[in-house]
Amino acid sequence: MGVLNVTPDSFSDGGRYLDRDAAVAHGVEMHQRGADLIDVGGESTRPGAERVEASEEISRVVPVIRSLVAERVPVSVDTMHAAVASAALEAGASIVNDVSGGLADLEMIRVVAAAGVPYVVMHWRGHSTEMDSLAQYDDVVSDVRDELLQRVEAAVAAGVAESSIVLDPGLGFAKLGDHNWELLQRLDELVELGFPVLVGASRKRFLGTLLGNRPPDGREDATAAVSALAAFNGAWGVRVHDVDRTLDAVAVAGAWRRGHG
Ligand code: PMM
Repeated sequence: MGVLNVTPDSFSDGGRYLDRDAAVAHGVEMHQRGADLIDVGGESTRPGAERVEASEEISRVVPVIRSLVAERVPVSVDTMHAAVASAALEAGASIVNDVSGGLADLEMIRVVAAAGVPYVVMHWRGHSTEMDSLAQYDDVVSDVRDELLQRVEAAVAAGVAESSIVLDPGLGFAKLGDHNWELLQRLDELVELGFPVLVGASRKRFLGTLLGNRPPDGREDATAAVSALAAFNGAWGVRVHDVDRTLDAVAVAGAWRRGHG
């Protein structure tokens, strides 16, 4: 999954793809290089980020989604707003990626259920302005797993098909550095729930910390390493900014796992 943030303030690519043509060209390019899905988002979730009105988010993402779909690029929409998901689906998006797992907007699961599309349910405890204070766990892996299963239950009760749910541990969202590493170390405990698992580590702060406070654009090799290890350990997908590096890493992981190239 290639990341396409149409925002002025995302932590690593904010401002780069605010221009519609530049955004579409980048999305098409990531798809041509091998990304199966382009994840279009119009609201930054970086720590401390301010919320964006749904109407503003719609005006950022819908034209880009429409153009990508016209170029036959499969698109997911990265949003916490039901109204944005609805507009994006109408514009041709085929998956809803909700970093709040349905908690930020209670209408979201109804929109997803009515559309009958796949739904990425990410682990989340609160908005960016407060998430760092919510990073308290007894056992991060079992707490994340239990809270994800509660969101699955709510989505299924609203009519979302269990078979269309993807789980995501939400690296960096209400997680301290080592929470992320423990979730990755014990990824099998999420995979064994039987849902496809998506991992989003790309350029995140915990990688920068590991590398001696390296800035985001120096975290690409570490991101590719996470992609390879996540794929090797059963992840269904990885959400990344640099598609080329991750495709090579995932190719190695696949060949290693199969025992042939
Ligand atoms: N991370 C970001 C945004 N959306 N969606 C999913 N499913 N998983 C993630 O880890 C995730 C996400 C963080 O922001 P970015 O778009 O700047 O990487």
